[in-house]
Amino acid sequence: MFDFLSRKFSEIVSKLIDGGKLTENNIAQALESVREALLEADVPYELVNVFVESVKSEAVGKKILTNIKPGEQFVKIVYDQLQAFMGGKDNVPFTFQIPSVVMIMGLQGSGKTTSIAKIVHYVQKEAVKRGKKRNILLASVDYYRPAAIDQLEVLSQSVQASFFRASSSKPIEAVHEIMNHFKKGGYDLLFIDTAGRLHIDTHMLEELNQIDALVNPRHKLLVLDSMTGQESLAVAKAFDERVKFHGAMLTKLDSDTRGGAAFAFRYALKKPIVFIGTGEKIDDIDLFRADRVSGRILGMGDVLSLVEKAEEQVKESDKNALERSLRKGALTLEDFACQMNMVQNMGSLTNLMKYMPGMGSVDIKPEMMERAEREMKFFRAIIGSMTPKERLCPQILDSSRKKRVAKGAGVDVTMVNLLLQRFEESKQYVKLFKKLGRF
Ligand SMILES: Nc1nc2c(ncn2[C@@H]2O[C@H](COP(=O)(O)OP(=O)(O)O)[C@@H](O)[C@H]2O)c(=O)[nH]1
Ligand SMILES: [Mg+2]
Repeated sequence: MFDFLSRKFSEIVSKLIDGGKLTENNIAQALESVREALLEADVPYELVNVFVESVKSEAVGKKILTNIKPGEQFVKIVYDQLQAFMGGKDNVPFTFQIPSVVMIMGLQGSGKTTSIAKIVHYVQKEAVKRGKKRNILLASVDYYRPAAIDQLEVLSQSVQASFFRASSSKPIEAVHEIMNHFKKGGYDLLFIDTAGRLHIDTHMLEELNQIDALVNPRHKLLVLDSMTGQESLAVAKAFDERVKFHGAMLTKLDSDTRGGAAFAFRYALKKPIVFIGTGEKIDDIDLFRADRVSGRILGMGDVLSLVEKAEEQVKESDKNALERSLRKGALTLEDFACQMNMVQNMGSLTNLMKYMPGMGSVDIKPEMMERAEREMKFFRAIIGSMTPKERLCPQILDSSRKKRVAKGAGVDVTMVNLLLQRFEESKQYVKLFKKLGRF
């Protein structure tokens, strides 16, 4: 998700770096690539134009800073513009007022019911951090889709929330019952799940309008399926015209959607994307953060330039072995050790960090880098004291094996655990490379 610019970006950056200087000419080329990438990601044409123009006016005539490469500077400009388009730097953290009613709206299948469970789970987790527990009520007026209400009841049990079923099956009467129950029960929050349709439908909007007038919810969230691309923008506009809403939850960002919808939504509707859904489970929810998403949109270019440098320097045989396992999608600890040797052959980590766009301006303390390099030394020692079988299937490392390995490497067991954690993270990169079709 959100990676629509990254592939083109690695091309842009490498071209610009060769050029030595930002000129009108190579900006034009780079801008063309940005335009193409956005269009491919299903960002509406008019918005693409607005974005490209804003990057252009920022970039042209800008003095090149002496300590960074022109390509890096261009990346930074695009990054800043992306962030501005998606809500700016200072996203105010979203909180639900207590007590309040939250109305959840959206088309059928967009993920309303699932999202309610996720949001409740999120709210409870945040409350626990502050030593609290929220008293949350869930209720549904979705009489349109069979078993929709049962689905909410089942979910309520897995997320520590109460559930109320109205006796009437007429939405307006049911809402009265729900509100009475909410007020009597002294709940902190009420989430009302509503009925959707497959497409925008006047009857659905009218019904929502009536419920809205009765309940007067403090928060109205629109659930949008990111897989529907540009269509989701039309949906959001229709809801906003008729019922209005405060913010959106964008679901299914774990699918192969390219994230263009998120980009367009924020700019076109001028409303925040509060949450994003990244899977079917209740903890597959994140707060939307413009800075992180902008980073992700551009993020893979850096990984690519690292790979390019690695490819030049690594011994042919090592590379082939690594490629074979990457192709298979299985990364073993052997490969992991080999990667660490590669990094060492390429020079210090500090040098490698220069290839990360944006990192040039980040203040990385020398102690941090030293620690990372020390860790790598320990990791190599730990892997060295494992049996070949343990290297292939680290999951067999139970506590007694871990103790033996730690002793052999002269480290603490916590270091072994840290290695296994880093190894897991590194597997994510393998997925990333595969997705890019790089291997
Ligand atoms: N992969 C994925 N699936 C989701 C996500 N959110 C919801 N779903 C799935 O989308 C389908 C419809 O969700 P549901 O909550 O019933 O939609 P509703 O009709 O709007 O209430 C279900 O199969 C959900 O598991 C998400 O973020 N990622
Ligand atoms: Mg539902």
